[in-house]
Amino acid sequence: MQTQITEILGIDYPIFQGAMAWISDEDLASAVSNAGGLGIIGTGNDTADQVKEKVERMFTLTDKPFAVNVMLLNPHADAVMEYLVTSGVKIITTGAGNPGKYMDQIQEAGIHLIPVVSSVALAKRMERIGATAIVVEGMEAGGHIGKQTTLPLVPQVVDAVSIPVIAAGGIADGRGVAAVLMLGAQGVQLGTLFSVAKESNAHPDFKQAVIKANDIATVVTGSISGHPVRVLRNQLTKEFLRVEKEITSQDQPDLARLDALGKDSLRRAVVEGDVKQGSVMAGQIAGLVNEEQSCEAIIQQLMHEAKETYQAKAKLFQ
Ligand code: TUI
Repeated sequence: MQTQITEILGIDYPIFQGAMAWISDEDLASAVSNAGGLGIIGTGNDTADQVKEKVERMFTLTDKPFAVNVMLLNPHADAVMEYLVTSGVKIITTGAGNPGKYMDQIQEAGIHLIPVVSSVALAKRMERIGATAIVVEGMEAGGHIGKQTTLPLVPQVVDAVSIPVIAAGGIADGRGVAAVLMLGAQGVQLGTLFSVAKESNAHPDFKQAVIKANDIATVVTGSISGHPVRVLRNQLTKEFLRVEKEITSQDQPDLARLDALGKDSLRRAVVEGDVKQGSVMAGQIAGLVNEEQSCEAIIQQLMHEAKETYQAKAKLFQ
């Protein structure tokens, strides 16, 4: 399936694998790129040296296009960006902020910038500064989220910009892919489904927690601090929400108590498999994710299902 985005980036399928901190390493991203999608290395709070190690290893695992994501809340983001523009990486995605201040160096290096946005206003700003495309992410997604949901957000952004739009948040099968293509998206980005892929190095207990999750398994924590994060409900989120409620009534909410609870919690879940006291970031679509499959099988099945869905429904419109 060729769309504007597959042609611009030189990939076979319009499927991006979301950049999940601690999960989207070179093993997962290269498996996705080698299967014809766009593998994206997540760099979370990495230093520039850690990112360099990942990128150099990635070049040994694939000669297909791949991207590196810069999480803009990373205190090392400036240094990471400075390294990336000299690294040979051709595509950079960003999340959790506005990448505007890096645009000049990214463009001078001839690199494609594909920011993740969660509003029409930021989408327009990103088009104006020269982004190649944008990932539009609804609050059904796992991890750090905006306020709008995918179904209303995607067509509003599609109408507001002329660069390709990649839809994210709430998609984990071919029906979802077909649906957002109908809304005008040129591609999709999926995180939760790829987090449980065979090539994902997430702890087996993390994968099992996502596989077991149902439609109402996620909650949003951290709204009070301005950084809402969607995760699977567990002992940690119970405590988190209790403390949030308690400090909401204070004149000066003691946000340090939340920071302390959140610190290192994603690594605990992903690396140690502590799914009770760690942050199991996952989207609302986790209830649809029921097995561990290879990235190749995931991508083939998504494309097959999307085509079947479209063909079955096409009769309705004749
Ligand atoms: O970035 C994500 N998802 C993430 S990042 C992350 S690591 C983290 N952990 C704990 C707390 C905070 C971060 C886990 N999950 N998704 C992409 C995304 N970006 N969703 C929403 C946005 C976004 C939000 C605001 C993008 C831009 C933005 O701009 C604000 C501004 O400065 O205008």
